[in-house]
Amino acid sequence: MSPFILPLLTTAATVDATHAGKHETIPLEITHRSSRTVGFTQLHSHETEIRFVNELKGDAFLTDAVAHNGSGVALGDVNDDGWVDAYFCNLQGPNKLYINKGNWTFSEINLGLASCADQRSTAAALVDVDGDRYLDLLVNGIAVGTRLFLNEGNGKFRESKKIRIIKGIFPILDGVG
Ligand SMILES: [Ca+2]
Ligand SMILES: [Ca+2]
Repeated sequence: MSPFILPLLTTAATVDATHAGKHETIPLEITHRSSRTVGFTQLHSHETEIRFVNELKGDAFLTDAVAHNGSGVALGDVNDDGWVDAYFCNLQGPNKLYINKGNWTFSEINLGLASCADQRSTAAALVDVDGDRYLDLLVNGIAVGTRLFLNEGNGKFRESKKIRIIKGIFPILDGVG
């Protein structure tokens, strides 16, 4: 599997870490690619060809506090070519899948229903739920729960209804995996 650095980092950031119950803040350094230090390297969208923006606008910003938590990104090799691909969730628009072409470049593919354009997507996971070795896609959305899309083996996804939500929180797979 290839290494992957999320190419959306634009500024230095901090993370909270826990060590033996104590919390501390560690600065994440983004270094110039010519430096030989360990850390993150910033890649611009004109290099990666990833052009994705997730914004919360209009009335939804004022009325949907859950949406303020933002949306997630799922990383995994959906087309089994050895390169990690990236699925981005969107609160007000279609989610997008970028296929890794290598050399830090990506191309967007048509997701069809798996773009979940009809919902406010908050999170996604790529995991093989049916055991065919291809990563399937789980997408969570506000007020719609979790949807399952099975990977047909070529990076294309087909929605499966073999999933149900118990008490609105835990996804239970029914008859698969
Ligand atoms: Ca791939
Ligand atoms: Ca699978």
